[in-house]
Amino acid sequence: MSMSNAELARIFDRIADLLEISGQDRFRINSYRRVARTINDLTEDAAELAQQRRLAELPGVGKGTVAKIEEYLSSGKIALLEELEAKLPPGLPDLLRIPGMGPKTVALAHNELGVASIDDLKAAVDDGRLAELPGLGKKSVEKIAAGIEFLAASGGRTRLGVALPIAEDLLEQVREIDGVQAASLAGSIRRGAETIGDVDILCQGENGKTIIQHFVNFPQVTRVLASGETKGSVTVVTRDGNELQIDLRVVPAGSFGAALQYFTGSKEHNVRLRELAVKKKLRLNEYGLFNGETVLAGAREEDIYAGLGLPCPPPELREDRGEFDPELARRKLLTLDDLRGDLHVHTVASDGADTIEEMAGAARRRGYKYIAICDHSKSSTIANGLSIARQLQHLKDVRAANRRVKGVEILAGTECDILPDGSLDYPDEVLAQCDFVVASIHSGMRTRQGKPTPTERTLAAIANPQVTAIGHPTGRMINERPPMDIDIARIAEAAAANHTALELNASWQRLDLKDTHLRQAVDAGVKLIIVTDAHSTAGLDQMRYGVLTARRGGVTPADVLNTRPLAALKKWFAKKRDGWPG
Ligand code: DGT
Ligand code: CA
Ligand code: CA
Ligand code: ZN
Repeated sequence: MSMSNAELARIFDRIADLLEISGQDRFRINSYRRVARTINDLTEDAAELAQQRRLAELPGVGKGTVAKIEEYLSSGKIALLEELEAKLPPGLPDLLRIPGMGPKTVALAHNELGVASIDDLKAAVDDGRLAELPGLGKKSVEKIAAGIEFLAASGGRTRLGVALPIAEDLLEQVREIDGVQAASLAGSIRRGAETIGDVDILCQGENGKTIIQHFVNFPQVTRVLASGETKGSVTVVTRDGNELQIDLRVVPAGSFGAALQYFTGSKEHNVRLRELAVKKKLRLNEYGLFNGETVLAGAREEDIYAGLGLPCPPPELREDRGEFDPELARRKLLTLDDLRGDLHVHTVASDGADTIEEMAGAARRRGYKYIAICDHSKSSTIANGLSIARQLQHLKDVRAANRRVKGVEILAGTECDILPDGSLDYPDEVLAQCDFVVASIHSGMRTRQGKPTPTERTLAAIANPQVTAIGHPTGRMINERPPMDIDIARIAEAAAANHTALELNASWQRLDLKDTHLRQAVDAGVKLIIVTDAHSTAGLDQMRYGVLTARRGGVTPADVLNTRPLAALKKWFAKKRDGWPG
């Protein structure tokens, strides 16, 4: 079994969490946390180190830990973890998924109030018992209450960046099953939705039953929910410890296209399409498009649309948001290949894991022509934000690196905080020395009476001549933190009028702006930057999630600044500082 370092690190964090809930001693808990961090930060593959018997060389990794890692790699289990899970009430570890509930609070609520499930916790919030516990004021209980609501709202959906690599891996395995002639992802994951309820895979083959048999026996499968003649359903465990359902359907060649169209959806898109078929007195279902008993289409997806007189819209647009309009359906949407650089990455100077040159090298290997280093500004203290003196030195370091590194231009930028009063974290003279300024809100995200709102703060940043772009404009973290109360229409209008770009943060935890907001922004004439906000060289890979989201927003290459050659990009940046729009 192959196993990523991140997965292994998560297991050790989980052990530490459960030890903490069970009230074990701090020393033991911390030692597991340290192991988790060490594994997470490894540049080498832990499984490989295990094979070479080199695990014990890692700092903080003793004999006991080596044995546990080996146990996990060989059996997929750690006995200690299973013991801990068996000892605690089954619903208790779930409480850790609630924002605001750390292991300490979980233990306290369990020991003092007998809370053993999310329902118990909700009751203790509602009747005021939770607020009476030592160290838990009104504020933290409010946060927990919001967390419970938010978890209920996420409905167990898996984020795209977690689900897509799993789905692609399984798709490859399906393609290798004997008798499978073609296979594709379908459903929300093919549409590139930001969260996925379950993964749908469709394949073409004659012997459904044996194909399904192979599928339900894949090594990653943790539970088999159904195993039939044409459909199998299983679950796998994701790297953040949740279950993800995978459905495989097998169809014959003649109806593969129709089934692909049907199971790609969305449901709303399908309902609309079927209405259009009915209007033309045709019949449409997952087997084909029919005129009476005559088959008009079935083997190829695009023939279904052609049979209805429609262009075949890219899957990302199939949400019944205007894609039946031929202009939108035929629009040449952004692709990964259109991007010439990444314009927001971090380095070791603030909270990144890699150096300027390492980030630049990784950018060049991806075929990028430029990369902008935007480390955090001084008020982002938890992210090791740079004091003015450090930022000025950092700009020199970036420029020196740019002279040394060939083949890719390194721009010297900053991710400058928009402070609670709406001012920027660096004075204009410092910002003016940067090639490029992304301004972001990282604190004071909740609207408070008598204080400037997040919208007002963003508008103030847009008005500043030094600000090139607004970073992650709504501040949401998918399934973790709701967006700020931001008036997107006003922000988009102001950004367009002030020659300021809006960011699409491609990191799958954020995807901010989201698809519908992107559509709104582009329609208002806003230019976008699509960036990964990478905190390591591996983080650059997240660009694909941004591209999928952009496509869902109907974004074309012309809407995106980092599709432009360097000279054109610099020209766009310079325009605002040179007195745009006056
Ligand atoms: P998800 O899994 O919640 O992220 O979203 P989807 O879109 O993948 O939905 P899912 O897995 O329930 O079904 C896959 C596709 O099958 C869906 O996108 C469209 C089609 N489908 C499912 N139920 C219906 C339905 O009741 N009517 C129609 N017309 N199509 C449906
Ligand atoms: Ca699905
Ligand atoms: Ca499904
Ligand atoms: Zn940020």
